[in-house]
Amino acid sequence: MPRINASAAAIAPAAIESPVVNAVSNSTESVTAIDCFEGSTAISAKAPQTALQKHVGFFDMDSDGSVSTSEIIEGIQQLGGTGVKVYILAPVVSFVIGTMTRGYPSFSTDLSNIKAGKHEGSSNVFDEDGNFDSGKFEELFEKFDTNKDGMLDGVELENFSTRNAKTFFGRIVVKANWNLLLKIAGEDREVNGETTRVLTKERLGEFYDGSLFYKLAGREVPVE
Ligand SMILES: [Ca+2]
Ligand SMILES: [Ca+2]
Repeated sequence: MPRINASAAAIAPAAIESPVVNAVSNSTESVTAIDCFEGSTAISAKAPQTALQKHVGFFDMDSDGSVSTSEIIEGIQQLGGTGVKVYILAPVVSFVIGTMTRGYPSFSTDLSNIKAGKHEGSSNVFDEDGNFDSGKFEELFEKFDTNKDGMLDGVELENFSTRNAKTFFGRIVVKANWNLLLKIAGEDREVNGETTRVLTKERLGEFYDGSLFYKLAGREVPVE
């Protein structure tokens, strides 16, 4: 079990509920240290991480309970994100979520208040406490998997993002996040005779339960 307090989170899901990339592997650092000597007592005394905290906590490289813009950049790079876009997207995400979790303009996300970072466009797959709601997840899939093939393609994801985001700015952020997720976690499948990038239900489920980023980056998935 990984960090506890630190729990978590940061950015992404909530914020982005979406993002990120594919893996590189750098295992080195880690963030995750398992302190065996602390014993289970100490660990169990702390509140367990919610799926949302686990998800966002992927980005808290130094486990200090907050996520900075540079940590977001590092996280995206661990997931295989490269190029200039990372440097453009990260500050935007960092500012939007950071501000939501702090209550004032900030580029630093407060993980302990990640629930406040649920931004517009969030799909309510997380309940009010940030726990994964599998019933809502099924609903989401049912609703947006219009061709009922068990996967979400780009068009279906776009419908999802535009229906949920209320403002132009919100749509941009949400769409950028989903596109990024599709890029890093998607698979090429045949849809209507054409090869299309899709997100399988399994992948999306991993995204929501908080384990996807860790798996993509080859890092240990925190235990709840
Ligand atoms: Ca940090
Ligand atoms: Ca589909």
